[in-house]
Amino acid sequence: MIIKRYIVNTMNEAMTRIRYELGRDAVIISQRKIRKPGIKGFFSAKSIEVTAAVENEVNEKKQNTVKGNSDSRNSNELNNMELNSIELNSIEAIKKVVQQENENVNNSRVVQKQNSSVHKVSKQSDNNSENLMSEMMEMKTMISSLSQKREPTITGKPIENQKSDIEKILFDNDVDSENIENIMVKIKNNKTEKPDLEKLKIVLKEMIHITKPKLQGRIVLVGPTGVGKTTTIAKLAGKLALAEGKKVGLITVDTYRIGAVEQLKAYADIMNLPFKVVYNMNDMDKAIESMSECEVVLIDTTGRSSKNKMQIAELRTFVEKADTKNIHLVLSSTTKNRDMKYIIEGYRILNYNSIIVTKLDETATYGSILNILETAKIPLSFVSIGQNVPDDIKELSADSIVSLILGEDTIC
Ligand SMILES: Nc1nc2c(ncn2[C@@H]2O[C@H](COP(=O)(O)OP(=O)(O)O)[C@@H](O)[C@H]2O)c(=O)[nH]1
Ligand SMILES: [Mg+2]
Repeated sequence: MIIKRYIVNTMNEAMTRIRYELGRDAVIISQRKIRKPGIKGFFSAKSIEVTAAVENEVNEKKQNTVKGNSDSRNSNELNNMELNSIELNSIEAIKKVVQQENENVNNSRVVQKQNSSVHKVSKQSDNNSENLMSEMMEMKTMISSLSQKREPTITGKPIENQKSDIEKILFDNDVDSENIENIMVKIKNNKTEKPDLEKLKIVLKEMIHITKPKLQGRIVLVGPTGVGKTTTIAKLAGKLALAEGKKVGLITVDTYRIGAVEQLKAYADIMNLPFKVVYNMNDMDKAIESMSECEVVLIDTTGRSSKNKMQIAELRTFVEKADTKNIHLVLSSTTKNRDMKYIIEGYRILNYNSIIVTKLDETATYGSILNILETAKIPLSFVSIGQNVPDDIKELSADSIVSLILGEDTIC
């Protein structure tokens, strides 16, 4: 008796081959749908595995013909067909053996999958498929191990989000993650017996640099639009002219924005201060000259986007004309941390030597002060805490800024 197994796409194809190769007396013993091995099998339609049998004598002649034909077939066709020959006594016995064999094949495929081992096959294409499969299994393991990391722990918090109390305080007050990391390292390096909170305060205080600028000569304020440059100029003018009785002059080079000139002029009129508008470089020289009598000349500038290098370069020529080391970069505490970094870097070519942080009254957390100072590495001179001219401007000590950053104190 001869048994043959065919892997075909349709039953019609199977029947044609069986009749042709085994003859009309052949019987179908089993049929089942299978996938091609390897990754290709996942993306292609299922094939049919058909097993047929025939008595030896009936098919002897036919077999010889088939052998001759098979040799002349192209290799693709042969790839689709597996031939097995077994000698047995009855069709029933064959059915049992085939059934047993199919079960074994299925079991071995399950085990193979579980072990994710690369199945050795002779064909090169299948080798590639198996390699791909193995890589996919590896990726799957990696992904599952990553997702396990994020699974809740016994405390209910994901492992990566488990923060120490110190980290949590800093995080809750919007100190950025890079600074938190640096601070934690510094705390660890402090080998004294002090509690961590004490160590934290020491570390923060060391990071906060304050400057007490001499409000003398020409003072230039630069920074993006709407951060409060003009308002801060008015506050400083009020402080110096009204409270300290100094002779103060105001200059604006902000002729770009509608109403900007009028805004500063209004303050100059109220405080009865000399005021000049600068439209070009020549005007700048003349305006400065005209204020030679003034002890302090406050110069307001146009808010520029730090991304526009041309505009910043143009502003630089005005700032250089002022010929001063008293240049303040004005930043709003409400600006996003990432944007803040761009602004700080973009304005660096103006050689500012102090930072003024405004709108502290509009924020609930003060970590931004630390973020700004750490990025700029330039000291803080003033903070602005509201719209009132001239009162809402302050010089803060490092201790009071530490209290603000830790949420122990608030501005308003
Ligand atoms: N809440 C608050 N508003 C401020 C502060 N400083 C300025 N402002 C307001 O911010 C807006 C823009 O200020 P302005 O001085 O014109 O900004 P500039 O474009 O940088 O000159 C105005 O409405 C100001 O009153 C501050 O410290 N707190
Ligand atoms: Mg302005």
